[in-house]
Amino acid sequence: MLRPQDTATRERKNLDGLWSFKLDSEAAGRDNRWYGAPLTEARDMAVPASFNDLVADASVRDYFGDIWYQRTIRVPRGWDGQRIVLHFESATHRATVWLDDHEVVSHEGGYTPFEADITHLVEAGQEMRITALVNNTLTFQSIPPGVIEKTPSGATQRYWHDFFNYAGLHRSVWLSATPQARIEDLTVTTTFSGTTGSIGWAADATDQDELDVAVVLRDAEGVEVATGSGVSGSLEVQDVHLWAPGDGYLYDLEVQLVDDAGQVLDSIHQNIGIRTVEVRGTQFLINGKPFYFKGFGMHEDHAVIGKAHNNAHVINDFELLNWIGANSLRTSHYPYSEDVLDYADKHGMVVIDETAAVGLNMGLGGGIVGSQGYTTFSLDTINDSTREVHAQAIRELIARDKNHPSVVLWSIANEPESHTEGAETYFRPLFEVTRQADPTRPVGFVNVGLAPHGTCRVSQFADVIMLNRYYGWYENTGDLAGAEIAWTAELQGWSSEGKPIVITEYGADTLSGNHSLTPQPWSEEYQVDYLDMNHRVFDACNAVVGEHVWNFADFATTSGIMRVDGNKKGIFTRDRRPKSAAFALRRRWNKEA
Ligand code: GCB
Repeated sequence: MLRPQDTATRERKNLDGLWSFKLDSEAAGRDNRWYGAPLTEARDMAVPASFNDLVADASVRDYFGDIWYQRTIRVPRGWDGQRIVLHFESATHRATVWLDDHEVVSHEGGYTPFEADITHLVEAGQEMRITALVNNTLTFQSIPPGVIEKTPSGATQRYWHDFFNYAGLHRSVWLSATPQARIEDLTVTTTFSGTTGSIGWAADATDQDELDVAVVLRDAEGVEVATGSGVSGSLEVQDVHLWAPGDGYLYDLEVQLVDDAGQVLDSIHQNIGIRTVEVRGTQFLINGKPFYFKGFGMHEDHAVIGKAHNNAHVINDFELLNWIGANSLRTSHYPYSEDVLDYADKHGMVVIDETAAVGLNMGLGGGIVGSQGYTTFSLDTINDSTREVHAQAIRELIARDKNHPSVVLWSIANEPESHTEGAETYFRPLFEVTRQADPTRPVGFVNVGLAPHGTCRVSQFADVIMLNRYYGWYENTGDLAGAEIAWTAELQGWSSEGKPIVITEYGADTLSGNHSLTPQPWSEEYQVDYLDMNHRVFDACNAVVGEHVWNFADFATTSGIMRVDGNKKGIFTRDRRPKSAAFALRRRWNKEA
């Protein structure tokens, strides 16, 4: 699937704005054909936005179940004879969509795009009604998982991940027009030798037996530097300007579908960053050079809009990343908006791209150890059907993000149970699915402290070891000397695996403005000392090739006795003001390693 584009042959119309919105706690709307008429007793809702925090009503904020969105649109008059597609960048966590009375598409998974070809249902110039039934319930067969528990007062939604279950239409919705004869997909790979770059392309196109594919590569100044033809092939680029961390140099590849007479029937554009990624021994190499990840696990999380994509916030977050000296981020714990990846490509920010498989661990609740009486992998909980949904989530992530130079490593899950036979059986095929979908990038998953070195049965499948550890916070709380000893010992064990290690999480909750003469947990001083201790441990271990502090900024979670107005491990507050640790990190990360 290609993202809607404006090109010489394509056009798109943005459908963001105010939609009609209605909760359907009785799940009555489908049977009563709510899609068949304007929604009654509806309120306005912004798209894109999480719906949860926009309304001053707890029953809306904590709602789970069916949610209806609706609006009318007019197909542009000039689109006669085109193929017309309705495209959702995401609907959290699943959706079914109707065009007037016709059901046109259903999709499972809250963070990847889906679309419907509606050509046969519309006419240029015509007005039509779009209705989306979004559902945000988490079950043992959803990614991420959850369960609905009956309580004396009704039902509640439980889940095992430590961020608020924001939902709705978080990203843009588009109507797009393409020619009937068209390019349907494109996969690019890149490499280089000396000063010569090489770009491999493989296009999928309709009528590709009768039509020709032509490609034109232009540099960042728009100068044509190479041309080629065929549905697949490779281009050579002399005096290549590589894409590199901190140097987001992009070429533009135009792919055209051309008929016998040389007429261009379709044209698409793809940003290309020429770079290589390789794991060699305990090193992580970008363009053949050892790379050390400095940065954060992040969240798409802001006041009011929740998990909605917003360009102003993305620019601001990247400015802060740049200010602090970060060169990389992890899309914890779900695929972020494609605009974030475009921005990362353009600004040379390295990305660990993660699926929404978070909380497959019933020994954890909201980041806190403690069993709630469920077995993680069993016929009734996380099972073969869940694995199918998970596999599909991996395939969709890679299909969407495969051409982004910024993405250097796939993370197929965060902190799943990984010390049991059930975990090994569950994950083995998922690594195969990932490598099949993308043979060019390393694959890993994020290991939890409950499966320390010597007990984890899943890390054997990973190219890179990713560790989340909280020595000095959840363990050895307040005892940084003890934490340092325990952490050093565990890391020594991991380094014997001969693989690169990225510390994907280490962090301490810190209440901004809480100061303490002696470093007490929750104080700004303790956060600084905690990070210093971790850095001594990392610097003493050659296999460590990266440090991602948890978290970039404070973020919303479910409420509970361990969370005061959310998770406070941010180096910035939720509204992006720096804590003391921000200045300490800035000093460390701006020193050339
Ligand atoms: C973790 C999780 C992350 C939590 C964090 C915490 O290990 O991966 O989602 O927010 O711990 O703060 O407890």
